[in-house]
Amino acid sequence: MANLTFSQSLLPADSIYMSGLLTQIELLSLIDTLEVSENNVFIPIERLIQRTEGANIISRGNFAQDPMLRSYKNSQINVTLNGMRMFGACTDRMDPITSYAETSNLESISVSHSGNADLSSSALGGSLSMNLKEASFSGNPKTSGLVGTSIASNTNGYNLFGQLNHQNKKWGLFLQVSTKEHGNYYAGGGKEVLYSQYRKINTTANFAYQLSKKEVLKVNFLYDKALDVGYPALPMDVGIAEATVIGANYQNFHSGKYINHWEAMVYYNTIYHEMDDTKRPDVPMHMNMPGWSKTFGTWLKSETQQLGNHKLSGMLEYFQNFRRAEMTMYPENEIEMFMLTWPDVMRNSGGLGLKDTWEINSRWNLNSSARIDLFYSYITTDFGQKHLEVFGYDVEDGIFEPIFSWKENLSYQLNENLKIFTNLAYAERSPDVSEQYGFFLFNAHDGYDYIGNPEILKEKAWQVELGFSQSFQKIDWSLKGYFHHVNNYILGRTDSAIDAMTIGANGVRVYTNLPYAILSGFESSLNYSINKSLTIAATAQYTYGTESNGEPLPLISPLQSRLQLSWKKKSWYADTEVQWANAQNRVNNNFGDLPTSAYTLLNSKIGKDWQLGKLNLKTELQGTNLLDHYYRNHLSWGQIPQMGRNITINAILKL
Ligand SMILES: [Cu+2]
Repeated sequence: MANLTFSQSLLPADSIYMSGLLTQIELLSLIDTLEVSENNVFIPIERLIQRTEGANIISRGNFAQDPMLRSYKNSQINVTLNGMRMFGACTDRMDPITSYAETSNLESISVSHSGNADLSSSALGGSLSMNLKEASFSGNPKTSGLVGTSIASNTNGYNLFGQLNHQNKKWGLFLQVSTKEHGNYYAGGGKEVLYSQYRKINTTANFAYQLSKKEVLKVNFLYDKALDVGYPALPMDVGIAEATVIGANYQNFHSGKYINHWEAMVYYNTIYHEMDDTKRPDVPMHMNMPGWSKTFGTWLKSETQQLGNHKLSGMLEYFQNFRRAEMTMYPENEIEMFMLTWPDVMRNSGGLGLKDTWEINSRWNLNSSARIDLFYSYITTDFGQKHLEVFGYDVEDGIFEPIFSWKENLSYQLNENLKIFTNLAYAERSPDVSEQYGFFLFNAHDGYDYIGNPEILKEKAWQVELGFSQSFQKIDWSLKGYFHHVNNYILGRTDSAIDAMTIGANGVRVYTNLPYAILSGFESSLNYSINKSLTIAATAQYTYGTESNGEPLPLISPLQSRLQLSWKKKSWYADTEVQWANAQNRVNNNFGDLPTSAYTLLNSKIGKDWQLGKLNLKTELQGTNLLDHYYRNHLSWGQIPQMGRNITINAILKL
């Protein structure tokens, strides 16, 4: 799928410059963009991501699933919201950044795999960019609205959103408010999964102002609050998870003889997260565990005009992130204990990325990109430093770490139908806050308390990918294979000299570097248009992950595939999908993995668009897991089963 380097929505609607930008298409092999439309607006963000090639999600309940790209996870992948860096405030990964947006406030989600695929980060395992809906301009002033609702049978819950969009020649405004509330879900066969409920509200606003024919100023605001969120796979729930995001963006089009476009942004976001164990029975000891994450960032991006066969782009970036997490324990009949689980950690990062797109001739294309990031992390308080000193680390000076990544993407158009490509990348990743400074972070999957290691080394990966795509009048298909060799792969190692803090934990693990790990696999897709109204789509994906000693890497999905038949006639549409996952018996018991059985799911949807005078109404009846199969996804923690049959009724009214 094609993606624009700078989103087309950035442009004034009546701009004469529009056509110039629409031709800047990235190569198919690098970025996969999923557009959000009325057809998928009620699918949670995480489920949408799961539908992109090579993606998976880790579930700890029915909320805030954790995205994975080709089995890379956590800080191995880079997740941004409108180009803004954000970092969760939970030490236990209860709040991946994707949990602070809503499908209905997104324009699209872009996914890229492996290191340095999109210039804007040096993440080892790829990037996920969530692009917010934004205001635009129109020669004729117009105001429009959208109201949507969805009612779900399984959770006895609902989603509701309203949008307002005003456009005129000079400025535009986009506003959205959404809310959702879901009860416990029921697995196949009717078993209730306790503590899987959630509530959430989200408000998004975007204001765009046309400073001149060539210049646009945009201001973004997002506020998101989740309440009473259950995590059945974890020993605790969440009382409050709250994010406030503000950003301003200046764009300059057709800037000069050599520069085609440049853009600058400054932003700030703050996240507050508070865990809650008061709803659980038999809690051995009550604990209070709040967390904070505050990020300030700024960047400058630019792209040149076509310079002969070359086009250059670059990005200069700086961000700063502060994180603190507390734990207060209240043992019965004893005085309370207070500690920091993220001991006041400040991280600074400055980065420079450059990219060259070279059309060697009509058949050969070469994209080269490189990025360097300088990280500096330190603990801001004496009290925080004392935590790591307990284990003999001297953390007064902070940690400086340069991170380098480089990628070559070569493609060859063999003939009209067939395109072949190959990528070669070298990528590095700086250890994250938990891996460097974490202090007794409980991991419910393997049952160990984790301790950071300020002396841990960065991960370094060599990545090779090879693939082709072939398209005919009615059929197109593609196949990609990859092999990644990750040196210094970071994983926990049991240290029996340290006692666990969490009651009932199996012990303590300290983050260490494996000599290396290997991740390899493939993705394949096929589309077939049988006739005007019928299409078939199929996908398959597989990853094989192994440690240097031959043990399987934990949390690796088995072979998965989907087959979808879609039908469309006049205002009616329907689709049916079969989803398969193989059994996974290649597991790592050391890290809490258990074998998982194969499963097959059946999903279906039927809908109609109604034109009622000036109003447009869309109604839909959707069913997932129609056979009410009891199953567990290999990536769901704590042996919790996934959702059974769920029937939703969706309606969207355009005003
Ligand atoms: Cu949490």
